[in-house]
Amino acid sequence: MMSRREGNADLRVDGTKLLEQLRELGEVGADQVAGGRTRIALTDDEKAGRDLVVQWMHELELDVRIDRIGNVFGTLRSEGDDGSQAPLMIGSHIDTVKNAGALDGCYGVLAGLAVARAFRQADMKPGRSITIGAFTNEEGVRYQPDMMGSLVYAGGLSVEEALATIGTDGTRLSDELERIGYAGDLEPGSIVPHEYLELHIEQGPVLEAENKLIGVVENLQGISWQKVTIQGNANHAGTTPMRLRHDAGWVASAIVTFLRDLANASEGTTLATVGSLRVEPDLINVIPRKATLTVDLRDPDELRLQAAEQRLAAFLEKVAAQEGVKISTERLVRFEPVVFDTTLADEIEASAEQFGFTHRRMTSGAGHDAQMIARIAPSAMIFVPSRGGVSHNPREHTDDDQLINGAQVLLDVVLRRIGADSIMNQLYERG
Ligand code: HGY
Ligand code: MN
Ligand code: MN
Repeated sequence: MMSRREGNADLRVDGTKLLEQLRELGEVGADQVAGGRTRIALTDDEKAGRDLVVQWMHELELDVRIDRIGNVFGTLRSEGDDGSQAPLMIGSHIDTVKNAGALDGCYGVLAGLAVARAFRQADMKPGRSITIGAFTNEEGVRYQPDMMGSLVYAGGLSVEEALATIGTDGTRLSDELERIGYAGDLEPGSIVPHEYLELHIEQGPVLEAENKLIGVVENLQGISWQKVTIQGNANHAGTTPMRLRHDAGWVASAIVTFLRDLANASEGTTLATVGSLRVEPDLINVIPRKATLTVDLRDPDELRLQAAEQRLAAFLEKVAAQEGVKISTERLVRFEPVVFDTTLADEIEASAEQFGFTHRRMTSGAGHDAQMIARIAPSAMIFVPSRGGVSHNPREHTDDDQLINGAQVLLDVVLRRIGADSIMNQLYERG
């Protein structure tokens, strides 16, 4: 157990318990065949993950609340807080993509529980209430947009609109939320965070490549998701001359190639991904009549992201005329780049320094709940290294001691922010 000494009291991260819970939660939705675990938002497996985290919150005697979009909150009350005090919030998510690693999101939620456990084990109360949040549907792979629960929480999307969302599987979000028993009564946003911290794996290669233990996340890149539908003509693969084709499949692959060239031309700041691509009728001897694909564009700079979107739109127009197909687009997500709170970032850096952990300031490539909560409260993120920069993959891995380092810094920053003096007072009163 690692500790940050407050006077004579040891407020410690119980590293063994944290690792144990990460492993146990990582078993929920485990896929013995393809590897990893799958807890897509609002499925039975995700419900099982939620139930486990809620159970652990109760074991810590936290005040557990669930809001109308299914966000789960556990609060460790400070002395005399009647529920009106703005808490320091620690959050992330426990839903996953398919065949995911065990750490993405879960690490931040369970490290939050480890912070609460440190107070419980020292029989101490925090100077300010601490709320741990597990936000609904951060991944956005079944219901768009991603970071949905925290976006609703921050007032960026109405809860009614979110509840009415139809998923990629045709289900209505509100039906599924009812079905798994997490349609809570708390109005989203009613617990207004005083500040927000999110501990997360980097999911990228930078910290490992530079041999750094802690990432001080200063900002987060903008995200643009859209769905592109290409309507061509089905025809016989053997009788249709190339010049007479209206081949939706060819157009889709031209778009994929265009996006790769666009990203390469940006010297690495713009990232472009076609993660989903379907052709119909998907038969070997039929020229595809239809193709649907998704485009994920990201850039830390808003103007460059807009320029990438505009260049894509121009290319779609051009290639539609060239091949004689109809192309329509549907915007799924659009989040501008976010800059995190500099005071909190400085505290994270000072904490890493104090522990002697190598560190560097950086941008987050992935989207996170913190980018939404930053709309309503000073927010910042702490990263720990990802082996090989791998994530959204069963091979996602961070060494145990690196995970504990991150949780130690989280606890330390919490203590810096909620005032160690409250701990001293409690010590003093104990005599
Ligand atoms: O897409 C993202 O960056 C996040 O994992 N939802
Ligand atoms: Mn995540
Ligand atoms: Mn993720």
